[in-house]
Amino acid sequence: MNLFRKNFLSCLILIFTFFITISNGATSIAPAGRSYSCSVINDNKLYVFGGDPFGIIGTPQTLYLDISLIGTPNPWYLLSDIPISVSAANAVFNGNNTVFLIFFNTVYAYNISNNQWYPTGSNGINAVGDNIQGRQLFTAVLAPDGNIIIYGGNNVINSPIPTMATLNTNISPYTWTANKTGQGAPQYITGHVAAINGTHMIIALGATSKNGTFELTNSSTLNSNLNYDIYALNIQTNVWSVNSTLPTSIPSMPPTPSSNIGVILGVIIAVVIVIFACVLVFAFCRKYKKDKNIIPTPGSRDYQQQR
Ligand SMILES: *[C@@H]1O[C@H](CO)[C@@H](O)[C@H](O)[C@H]1NC(C)=O
Ligand SMILES: *[C@@H]1O[C@H](CO)[C@@H](O)[C@H](O)[C@H]1NC(C)=O
Ligand SMILES: *[C@@H]1O[C@H](CO)[C@@H](O)[C@H](O)[C@H]1NC(C)=O
Ligand SMILES: *[C@@H]1O[C@H](CO)[C@@H](O)[C@H](O)[C@H]1NC(C)=O
Ligand SMILES: *[C@@H]1O[C@H](CO)[C@@H](O)[C@H](O)[C@H]1NC(C)=O
Ligand SMILES: *[C@@H]1O[C@H](CO)[C@@H](O)[C@H](O)[C@H]1NC(C)=O
Ligand SMILES: CC(=O)N[C@H]1CO[C@H](CO)[C@@H](O)[C@@H]1O
Repeated sequence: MNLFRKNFLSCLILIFTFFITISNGATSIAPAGRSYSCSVINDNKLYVFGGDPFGIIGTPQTLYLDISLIGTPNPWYLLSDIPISVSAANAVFNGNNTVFLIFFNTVYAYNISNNQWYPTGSNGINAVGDNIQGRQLFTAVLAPDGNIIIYGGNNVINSPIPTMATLNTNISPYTWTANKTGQGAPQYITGHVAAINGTHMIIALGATSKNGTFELTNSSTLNSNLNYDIYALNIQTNVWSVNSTLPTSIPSMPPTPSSNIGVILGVIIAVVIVIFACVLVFAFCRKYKKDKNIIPTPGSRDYQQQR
């Protein structure tokens, strides 16, 4: 291919990409692998925010999976970057253009209609009210009144304060309120799931703690603290009800960032040990070969063995 044709082709590809990009604000992409992303669904598109393979560094990427294109070569599209890299965040869609992304305790908003994040700075939306400790592995749901309820999670190994909080996004500035958890509420819980069913918020699974400290890295204590109760909060009356279930199979918890560090450290140590063992075996083989290369002379051990 001559230089002209090559340049011409690159130019065509550039123009083509440009038009794809401006036609719907999105570029076709084959996303890198990741976990700890969060998502919402709207209009046949699954929007995916942040994440990374280990849930530590995160990515600012906003993607969507065009559900009608699953099975074709390019179902994924890249949208505008989140103002910061996020991992293990929570996303809530208000059903009217806006996705609220909550990362630790900072809120970002994304307008699905015009593919814009706001505010553009890394500090997130100015929210006033009660002090809400940052957290991971918490849940966020949209209540029928339009408020966002966050629940539980962990701040490294501690239960964040307060356990339950409400973000009112219908007033300006947005306002956090620390809710009192009524009788029967799971006091300390992380890694759980939550969903709204009519007037109730249902909470299930995850792991609990008796004193507010999660033992996330010790699998035996973690397993004994796994939650088999199903909690339901009546959002209007703040009354909780609890029903218990029994485990039927061997439980396993999603890894947390802190236990990830343990896993990564474990892998590094294992790799170092394997390399060390290889070096030892190599050195031994060389020495053995060298020994073998010594020409046996009468009186030497090898000479006698060979006879
Ligand atoms: C949707 O959001 C717009 C502002 O972006 C607001 O004017 C409108 O009232 C909202 N609609 C509903 C049904 O809440
Ligand atoms: C989102 O974008 C749409 C289209 O540009 C606009 O009409 C709407 O007001 C925006 N909503 C918010 C909350 O900014
Ligand atoms: C879930 O919602 C349905 C329909 O509103 C209702 O019949 C049911 O009782 C609710 N379940 C719980 C546990 O709140
Ligand atoms: C909670 O209990 C665990 C042992 O179950 C202990 O290791 C931890 O220090 C306790 N935390 C607090 C804040 O008392
Ligand atoms: C995990 O906790 C159990 C029960 O408290 C204890 O017996 C065990 O030694 C702990 N394991 C580690 C690795 O700390
Ligand atoms: C939590 O606090 C908010 C703000 O005060 C309030 O509107 C809401 O009803 C409370 N939620 C519950 C379940 O009590
Ligand atoms: C099926 C079941 O056990 N439901 C119970 C769940 O908990 C509430 C409150 O304790 C009870 O009223 C239900 O009977």
